[in-house]
Amino acid sequence: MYSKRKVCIIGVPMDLGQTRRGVDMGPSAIRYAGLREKLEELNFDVKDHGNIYVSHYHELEESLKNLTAVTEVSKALAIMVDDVIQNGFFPLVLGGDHSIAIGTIAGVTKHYQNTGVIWYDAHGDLNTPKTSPSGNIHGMPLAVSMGLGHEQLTTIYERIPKIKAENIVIIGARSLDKGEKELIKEKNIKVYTMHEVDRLGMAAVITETIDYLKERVDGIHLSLDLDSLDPIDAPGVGTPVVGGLTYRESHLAMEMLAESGLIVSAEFVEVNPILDEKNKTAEAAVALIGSLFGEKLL
Ligand code: 5AB
Ligand code: MN
Ligand code: MN
Ligand code: MN
Repeated sequence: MYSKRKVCIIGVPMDLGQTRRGVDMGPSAIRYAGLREKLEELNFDVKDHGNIYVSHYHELEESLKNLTAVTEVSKALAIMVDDVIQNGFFPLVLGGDHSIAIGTIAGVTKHYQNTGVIWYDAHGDLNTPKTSPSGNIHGMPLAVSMGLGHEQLTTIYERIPKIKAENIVIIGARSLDKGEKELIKEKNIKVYTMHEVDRLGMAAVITETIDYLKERVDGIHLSLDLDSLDPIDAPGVGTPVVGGLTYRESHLAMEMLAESGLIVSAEFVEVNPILDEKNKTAEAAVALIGSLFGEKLL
């Protein structure tokens, strides 16, 4: 994709995967922070597909909250991502809450036999309806992509599972539920919690991640939840967790992923402008996207 240098922005104003209002404004905030200008500065041919339609009907009585609406959006997003890749563009998806990864990954995996996923997040997002403490679908998308969870979600775009457990690397985890920990052990998923990041340093974490994935995958999707960053650097998120990744170490991660040339799609999710401080979190997202697309300091 870096050779073609064509990027297509897709906004997903989704807030139904969790219960804090405002994350539906994430795509606007990220655009407003200068996303298009940043990508054009870096000489990309940029197309903006606008936003996917998200219904605002909240079915709060469901045990799996807003299942029908999340399913509809996931399908529409999968079709859009599939189409964008088909047309030779790199899909850059803006959230919205993290439930949108179900649709993004469904679309991306149409094009690769063995897609790798880097899940850059304070959380594992590995819950199923059985293990979820909240019923919020934004805590489930990685499990869904592995084929675990509600059938309505796992069967989107046919292929089940979309991602193999051994093709996943989670970075930045520091809040994992009991069921998620069990699943990580059972499936032997590679996780760099904050402990490993502290111990090894981000440079080694990314070098190891790339070495690990490049042997087994034919493309890597980056799913970056802004709550991976410390709340000091990214206050505008619905589920902040203290003790997170720094702004600088995240830049280094993005720069190294750019150098690898293996990233074929990306999404930046969970920016909630209502909870933000002067669009700081959206600006961090744009700065990190710049690094992911090859921006250099000199
Ligand atoms: B996010 C929690 N594990 O399932 C759950 O922000 C939080 O997409 C999920 O990473 C956080 O509700 C989901 C407690
Ligand atoms: Mn809403
Ligand atoms: Mn998270
Ligand atoms: Mn997440």
